[in-house]
This record gives sequence, C-alpha cells and structure tokens, in this order.
Amino acid sequence: MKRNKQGLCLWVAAACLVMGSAGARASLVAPNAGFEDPVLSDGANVQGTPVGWTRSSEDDTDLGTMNPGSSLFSPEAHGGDNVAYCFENCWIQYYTDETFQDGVTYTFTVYSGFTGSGSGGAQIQIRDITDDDEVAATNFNAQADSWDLITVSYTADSGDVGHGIGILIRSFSDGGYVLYDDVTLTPEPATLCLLSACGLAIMRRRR
Ligand SMILES: [Ca+2]
Ligand SMILES: [Ca+2]
Repeated sequence: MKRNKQGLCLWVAAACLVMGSAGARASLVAPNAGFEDPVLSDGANVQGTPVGWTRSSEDDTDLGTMNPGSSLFSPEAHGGDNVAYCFENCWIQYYTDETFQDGVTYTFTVYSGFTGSGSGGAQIQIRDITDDDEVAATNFNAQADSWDLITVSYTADSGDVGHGIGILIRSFSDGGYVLYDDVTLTPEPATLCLLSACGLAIMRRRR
C-alpha cells in the first residue's frame, strides 16, 4: 500500500513537472520583453515608453530604449542588441492581459546593469492593475558593467482573483543609467501542485 502511494506521488509529481515546465515557458510579457523593437544602430537610443509597454513616469525624456555601445556599457545588451534604460529617477510599467489566479505563484525576473556616476539604486515590482498598487517588490543596486538577474515573486490568494497583473521597473539613481533586458513573468502552478499532491500522500503515509 505504501508503495502504491509513493508511486502515485511520483506519478503526480512527474505530471506536475510536465505541466509546470509547459507553464514556465509561457512568460506573460510579450512581445517586446527584450526591447528589440525598434531596431537601433549601435549607440543609438529612442526616448519614451518602450514599444508594447503600457505606462512610464511623466518625465519620459529620462527613459527609453537604447542599443548600448561598449564604451557606455562594456557587456552591451544581455540579449540581442537593445535594452531599456532609466536615467536617474523614472519607471516603466507593463500590463499583461491576464488576471491573478488563486494559489498561483508569479515570478518576475529581469537582467539589470548600471553605467554612470552615483549609485544604481533600483526596484522591480509585481502590481495589481485593478487596485493600481504593488503586491511585491525587490530593491537592489544595479552593478556597473555587469548583468545581474533580479527576481521578485508573489503568490496570489482568493482576494486577488480577477485583478489584472502588471509589472513595474524603476530607478532611484542619482547620476547614471539603470539598464534592463530580457524580462519574464511566469505563473508557476507546479509548486502548489507538488505540495498538495505529494504532501497529502506523505501525511497519509505517516499516520
Ligand atoms: Ca535585448
Ligand atoms: Ca551595442
């Protein structure tokens, strides 16, 4: 009997992993998550809210899309040619077409770097569009001439169901450019699936 439950647990776990990996491939940020639109020559930039993104801070001359040259930022783009930038204090926001689902964990990742004087203080948020409020945030210091992966996660509950999902990237820099590239926002039901299926099986085994 124990073996049957262990077998069931392993089978459910395998099924969950298959479903989870399928879900993990489907980022909710599309299509300009790598800021490759529009095509820019090396060293060029365009000001304003990046293509496909929804909102930005009012003074949008301090933000936009650029193809960094190696003299500005030696690693250049993390992927492709372009990145998003915020000079000093600004933010950009993306609204997905999706709404929060009860018990689902949403993980927002972005690569970030810094160039210029001063500090690279910055923050990323997962936002409830319906309430126009942050639900989770990570503060960090973007590093000079290196790309670092920044992550923030949020597990939705019943009170979030039906509320729109958004993300926000902001900079508190005081004299430099915080750079961003390759944004993902992935729902991950696999964790809950594994916990509920295998947790139940293990608890029953211990009785
Ligand atoms: Ca890119
Ligand atoms: Ca370049």
